[in-house]
Amino acid sequence: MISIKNNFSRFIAMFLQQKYPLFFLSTLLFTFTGAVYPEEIVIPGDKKLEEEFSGLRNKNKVEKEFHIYVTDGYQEMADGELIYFWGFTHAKEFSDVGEIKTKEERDKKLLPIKVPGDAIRLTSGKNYVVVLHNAGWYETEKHSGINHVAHTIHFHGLDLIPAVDGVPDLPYTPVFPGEIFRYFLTIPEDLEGSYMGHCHVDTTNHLMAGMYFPLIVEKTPNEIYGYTFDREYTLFMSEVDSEYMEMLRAEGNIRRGLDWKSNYFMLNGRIFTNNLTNPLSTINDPKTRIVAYEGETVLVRLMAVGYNHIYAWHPHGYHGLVIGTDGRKLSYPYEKDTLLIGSGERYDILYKIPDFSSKRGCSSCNYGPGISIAHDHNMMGMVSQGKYPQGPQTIFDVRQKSMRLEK
Ligand SMILES: [Cu+2]
Repeated sequence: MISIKNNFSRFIAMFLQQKYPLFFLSTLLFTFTGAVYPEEIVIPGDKKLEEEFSGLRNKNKVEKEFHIYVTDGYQEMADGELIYFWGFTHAKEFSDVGEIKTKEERDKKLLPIKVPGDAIRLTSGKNYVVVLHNAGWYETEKHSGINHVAHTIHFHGLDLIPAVDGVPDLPYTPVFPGEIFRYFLTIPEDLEGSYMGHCHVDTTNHLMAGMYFPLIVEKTPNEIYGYTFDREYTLFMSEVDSEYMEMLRAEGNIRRGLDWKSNYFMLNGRIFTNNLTNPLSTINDPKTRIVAYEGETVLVRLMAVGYNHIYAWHPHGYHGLVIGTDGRKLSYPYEKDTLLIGSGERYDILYKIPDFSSKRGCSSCNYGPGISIAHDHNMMGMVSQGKYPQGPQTIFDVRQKSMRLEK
């Protein structure tokens, strides 16, 4: 009897001291809920800010909640190459679709990742919540060393307090798979212009792997810094080393710094090809082919991220008026036909389309009237995988006033 009693006491002591209670509780939870995975874990942020936003939400003063998901995927380039990327994506209308636990669920609920990610558009003077979900990787090899990595969003140029600035562990931990973090943003009344969001964890790898997207702040549609425009294009220059990305996917054996050698230079995640009907070429992307009508004013929001490439944006046939940079109005706007832009910079440029430009053309080329190219004049960027002119190049496609359709 004594020995049975002693054994029972020892079992109880072991149960309480070791991991058995956790096992017992999770078995109980599974029995009652049937859930194999826990719900997303919310990383607690700044308490005061959360309280303030809870009050704002109760008063209907939060304009929108954006749910952004991080995952991996492939993007096909116009030369047929499939490149492995990390990126930001979302469900329809940036809605909350909860935790993503399987590849099937991801492919069903989320759009495929895009590099750069889709733009987020905010209005001056409004409050927003941006929720970052880490949906995990699904394309890596089983034993790849990067299968469990965390991310953040840094809202580049918004000059935020550290609590929502997206720098890992300063002060909040980054977001691991199955976790979420809420960024509370109040956009000042007097702020407008072109910004970007990007991951700030191990930035050399995560940014270069494709984790960036445009962020636009506007006071009034079709207006910026007191200038009006008829249509706008966001042109995001970036570069990638497809061999490094494949190594990251397969092995996760991350080589540092100087081993990165970009072999693709992109405009909105695409390259140009001489085959003008290639559907994946920059010029067949409605967000990248600059369509305009005579007499109109076009705003180009030029953005760049990269490893060490300085882009030289050069449209043939047009000088642009640079009216703002890095989210600030220029007191003295200036005209440029070649504009250097490095990683993290943004320029807001207005192009006035003269009346004669739809007729400008050459009789012997296949471009047709009204068409002129715009490209990176840093020639290193105009060569992807050793082939020219497969780089960040697009066209201005200017049409007669009479052809103008309602936007
Ligand atoms: Cu990241």
